[in-house]
Amino acid sequence: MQKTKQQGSIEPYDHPAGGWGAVKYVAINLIKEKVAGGNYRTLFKQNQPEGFDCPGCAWPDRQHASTFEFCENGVKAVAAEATTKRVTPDFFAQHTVAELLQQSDYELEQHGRLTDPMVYDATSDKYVPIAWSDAYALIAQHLHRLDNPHQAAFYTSGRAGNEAAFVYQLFVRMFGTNNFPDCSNMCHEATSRGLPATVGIGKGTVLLDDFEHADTLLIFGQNPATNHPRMMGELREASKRGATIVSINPLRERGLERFTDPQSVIEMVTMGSTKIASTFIQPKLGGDFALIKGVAKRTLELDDDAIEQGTERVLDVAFIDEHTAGFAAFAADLRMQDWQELVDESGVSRDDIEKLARIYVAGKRVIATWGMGITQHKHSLQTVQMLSNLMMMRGNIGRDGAGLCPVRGHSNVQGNRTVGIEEKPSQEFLDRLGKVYNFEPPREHGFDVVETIEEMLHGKVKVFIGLGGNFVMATPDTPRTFDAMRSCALTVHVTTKLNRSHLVHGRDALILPTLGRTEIDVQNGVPQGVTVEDSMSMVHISYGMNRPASKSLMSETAIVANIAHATLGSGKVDWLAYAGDYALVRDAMEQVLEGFENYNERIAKPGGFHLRVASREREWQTSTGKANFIAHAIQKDTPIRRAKALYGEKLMTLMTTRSHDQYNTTIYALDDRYRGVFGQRRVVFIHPEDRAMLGFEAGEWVDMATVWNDGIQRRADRFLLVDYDIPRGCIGAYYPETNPLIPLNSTGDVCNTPTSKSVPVLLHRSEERTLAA
Ligand SMILES: Nc1nc2c(c(=O)[nH]1)N[C@H]1C(S)=C(S)[C@@H](COP(=O)(O)OP(=O)(O)OC[C@H]3O[C@@H](n4cnc5c(=O)[nH]c(N)nc54)[C@H](O)[C@@H]3O)O[C@H]1N2
Ligand SMILES: Nc1nc2c(c(=O)[nH]1)N[C@H]1C(S)=C(S)[C@@H](COP(=O)(O)OP(=O)(O)OC[C@H]3O[C@@H](n4cnc5c(=O)[nH]c(N)nc54)[C@H](O)[C@@H]3O)O[C@H]1N2
Ligand SMILES: [Mo]
Repeated sequence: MQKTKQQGSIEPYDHPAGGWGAVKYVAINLIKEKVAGGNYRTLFKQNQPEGFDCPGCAWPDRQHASTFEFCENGVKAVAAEATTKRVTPDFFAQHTVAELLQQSDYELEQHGRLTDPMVYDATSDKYVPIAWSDAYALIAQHLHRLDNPHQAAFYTSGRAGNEAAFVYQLFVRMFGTNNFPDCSNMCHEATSRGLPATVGIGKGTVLLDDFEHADTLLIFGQNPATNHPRMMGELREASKRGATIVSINPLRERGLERFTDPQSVIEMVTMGSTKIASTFIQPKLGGDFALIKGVAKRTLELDDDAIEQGTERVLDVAFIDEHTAGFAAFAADLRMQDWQELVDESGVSRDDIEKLARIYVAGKRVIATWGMGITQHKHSLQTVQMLSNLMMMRGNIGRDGAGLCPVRGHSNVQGNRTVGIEEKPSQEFLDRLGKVYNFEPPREHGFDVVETIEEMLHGKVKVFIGLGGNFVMATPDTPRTFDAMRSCALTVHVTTKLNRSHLVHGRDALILPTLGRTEIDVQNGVPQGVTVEDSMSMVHISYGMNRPASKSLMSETAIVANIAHATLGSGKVDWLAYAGDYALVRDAMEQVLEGFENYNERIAKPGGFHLRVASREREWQTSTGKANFIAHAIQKDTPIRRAKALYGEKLMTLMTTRSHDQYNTTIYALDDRYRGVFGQRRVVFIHPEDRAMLGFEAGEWVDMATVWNDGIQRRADRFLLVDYDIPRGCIGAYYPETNPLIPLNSTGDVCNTPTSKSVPVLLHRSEERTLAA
């Protein structure tokens, strides 16, 4: 672990993000993880045309990149997969599950790569080895035993390649259900459900090239220096070019202030750095909806002024007339909207709303990007649609240098959805799938993540199969989720490394170890590549370079195909042929999926191809055939408001977020460098005046308790109070430690995403005051 700072210290970070800190970290990681065979060259093949797709995040790659894109957190992800440490059958023989459960998530991660398929043995409370064929047979036996196929749920975390995901959804639908809970349900679902109604497709409309032409970048609810470091390169270039960059975030994230590009020799040698955002707007948690509505209202007013003065219109009238529907009703709603309400709800002053509106209307080519700060609230869907409205007002969709840019998380989460991981599939998709494979796919909607847990608690979902991920730690209401998982007859995890979801298991349980993205995958003597789609709909092929962590590992595609073969037989589909040659899977995808014509040919080209996004070309696949303006009112009856009515200013709204040294539920190390937190994770950021108002001293320890209406006690104990520049009434802490605080039924409208960024909590002085790891 990095030991540049004293264990358990809080020290404000006053350097630019990136730079030598990142390089040092990378060097430390390489040594620590002893990258397989000492082959550091692996790292230089990351995101290269002939290399593998970085499993770190879904930010796209420059096709013409000739040098290694130096990304600290990408290196961490690769190094973590390439570790030489192993979790062998011997390891499991030495530890009962009860013992392993005592270890922290950080410790579990440190044990290394899983080497062999294992099955749970209740008598010894240990995982013991099982032959692959017996594991498949056990799964088939459980699936056959169910009363109906909807008693099984099939989770996906967005790292699987398109081939594995496609075979998975085909198998599950042939088995008879659409129960596809996936990580998107907890992530960008508000985007995926919100955008189709406005612009016709739930994906972003920009390409990397647009970043070269934009003059204004609005970054909503994102911390790219940590979560999408390669995006920093684009922001730095844009800033150097004179583009205006605004960060809209309750926190002034360090990485959006100044950034030193590790790729830039000059910046590195001169200790220079580039200023990134020129303006910081700090709404309160969930205040973006009112803020964006305020900017839209101001844009309309400025257009009124222009009409009156006979100057150039502020609205893109031609775009609105030709391409949109619903503008009149939307504008009428904006005019009726009370200003004070917008200021109160957003937590942003009239002056700052004015500032943002002026920046927005001055921009000729505006890109709006957004992340989890927008999508994990009760009214996230409405916020995404309001942002889309705002962008449409000035025609900022479907032209060069402008557009909507949701920034996704997992490296292939977008691709998984494209190829059919979707609990609410369209009828057209099912029609095509059924026709190509000559079967009648299930038509009823399946369970998403939250519904899956609820159905487990009701005893209605009995088999859980996870293609990657760490379900019990990523999901809300941790103790109830544990109960849900433990009530299952069978839990199965296709996985690379040990995590808590393997230890909180059903009556029968399997751990099936798989190849990672960075590893060579040979089937029938031929190296196989897998295809992925990034946040900007670029599809390309990825080939692993490292020797597999163990001889017993199977690829994800092969595991899924074998489960299908064992369960359904190969009368209708030759599953094992798919496992033996992924090009055959791609041929099948070409027949089922729109836009996948000549798939094998097109992905063979370096850089791959762009999967058409109709809205980018101003073709609107909506019910009206136009881009729709959608009016929304500020919500008056919300859990936060109800809790505030009970507890007044003592009620805090909690956001749960990522530190610099974690990848979702995987904890690499205990620092959050740019926020000045070292050697610990149990901290809560609070405004000093709120801390004083609540009667706490700086450095005191607190417990958090959720205010909810179902009589269930929800607590998370022992957090160190850290004074921070955060709006009054808002606090921040890390996930997954805080997931016990999030009620299962506290979800976003329509998208059903857990409200991870707005949880109503009270703080109590903690009895125990230990430094927790
Ligand atoms: N290194 C690393 N990379 C990752 C991940 C990781 O864990 N580690 N996770 C991957 C995944 S799956 C995802 S989805 C992405 C996540 O990447 P991000 O979208 O950046 O996710 P978070 O870190 O959860 O939070 C983002 C930001 O939202 C701000 N925020 C919180 N609430 C609000 C709000 O109400 N309004 C506004 N405007 N801002 C708010 C927070 O202050 C924080 O800066 O990153 C991906 N990449
Ligand atoms: N409170 C709170 N909760 C959140 C969030 C939040 O901001 N706050 N964010 C949510 C978001 S955005 C997301 S996306 C989810 C993430 O939820 P998940 O995707 O379920 O979680 P991860 O931590 O990314 O999963 C990590 C595990 O995946 C496995 N793995 C890694 N690489 C591979 C691979 O190549 N193949 C396979 N088969 N397995 C692999 C390893 O076993 C590793 O332990 O969490 C959500 N939960
Ligand atoms: Mo995510």
